[in-house]
Amino acid sequence: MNSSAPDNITNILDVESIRADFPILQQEVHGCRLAFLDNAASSQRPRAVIDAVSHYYEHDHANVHRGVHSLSHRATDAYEGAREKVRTFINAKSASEIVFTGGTTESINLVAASLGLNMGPGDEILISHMEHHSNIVPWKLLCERSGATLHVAPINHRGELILDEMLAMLGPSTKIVALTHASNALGTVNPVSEVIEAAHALDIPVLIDGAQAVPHSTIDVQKLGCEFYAFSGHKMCGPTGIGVLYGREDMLERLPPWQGGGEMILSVSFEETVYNKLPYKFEAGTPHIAGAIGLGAAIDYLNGIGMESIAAYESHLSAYAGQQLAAIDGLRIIGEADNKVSVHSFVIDGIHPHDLGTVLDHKGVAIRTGHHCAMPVMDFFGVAGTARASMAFYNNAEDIDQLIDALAVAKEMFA
Ligand code: 7TS
Repeated sequence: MNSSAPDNITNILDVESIRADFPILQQEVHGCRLAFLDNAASSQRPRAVIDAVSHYYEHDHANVHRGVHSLSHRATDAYEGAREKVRTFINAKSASEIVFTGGTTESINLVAASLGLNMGPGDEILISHMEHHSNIVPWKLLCERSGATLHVAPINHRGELILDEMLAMLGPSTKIVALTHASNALGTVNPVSEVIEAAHALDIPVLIDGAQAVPHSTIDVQKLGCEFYAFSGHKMCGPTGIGVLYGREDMLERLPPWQGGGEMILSVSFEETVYNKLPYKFEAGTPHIAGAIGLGAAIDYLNGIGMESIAAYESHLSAYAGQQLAAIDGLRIIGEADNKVSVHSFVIDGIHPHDLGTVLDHKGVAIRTGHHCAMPVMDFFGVAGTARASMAFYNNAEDIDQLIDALAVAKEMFA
């Protein structure tokens, strides 16, 4: 190993004891130590989350909100307890504003479907060029259904939003702005507060896709002031299939439900349906109870470390990775914004990203390769795909060194 990692990486968190909390990290892949650097796709789970989910299934499982028996009460308390943990984690005003969904994708589809019922020709939706497909396609579908028009704010060659051009695109016909907080393909952190403020000056609601921001920083939805904030449990050490739509109470009250079924109604007859109160109006059917409980355990775990410490640690580790990558001959970083989360997309002259990913896998290094569900970003940079190393707080300098050594091997192989 060629570690030249500065001491400040190791002083902020006790990463070795954190790593011991993650059983999956203790394995070898192809006979090598595992360096898991695909956290932007999905993070790993600490023992506390795995245990919380197992405990629920072993002791407390029953359907929520409907049984008079003890297990149903326990399941309901745990499920609603998880909602309260999410509320505190993002500083929402009320637990009524926390809708459990299947993830970011479902959260955005919910808003597009529900808000879209009132849209028609002449209405505009504003997104940016760096969105994940899940913050593009639901709006495209809505445009096809309603006749509304999708507008796309441009980015520059550093992978940054061109803010003044985006703000100039806001107008009386804009019905919603949907913007990613942090780009999964570039790492760019967007100036969301400025966008929210400008949109609000024109009474335009704003949805923020927080999938890549929540795992790395402290989020305060009241401070941000956005109407909607969407994120996924599995990118923040929680289970898959669970996510959150934060919706400001006044907005959620105004929106019609998007899916009908049990749980989201107070009474049903063939003549009239009375919807349930928030947030249940948006949670039709039996929810992912274990997922919510696991997400609550993930939040407890993250809080135990502290989001500020996580952010500080990752920023040092990411700077170290950035320096090491930049020193590699023929390597081009895609996404050079000043403000980035710990996501590094890159291409290497003469090596297809998938080949790179395969060689790295044989050295125990897990990265993602491809278009990262952000094809417009790939088109903008003129590449079919990139290799992407993305870090979490349980990564260490050894992971980065292993990545850099494996890249040297790949370069030699394809020279
Ligand atoms: N928005 C962003 C910014 C994302 O990065 C992702 C997933 C999503 C939305 C969708 O989240 P989901 O949990 O509903 O699937 N991003 C990635 C990725 O970068 N690699 O795999 C999934």
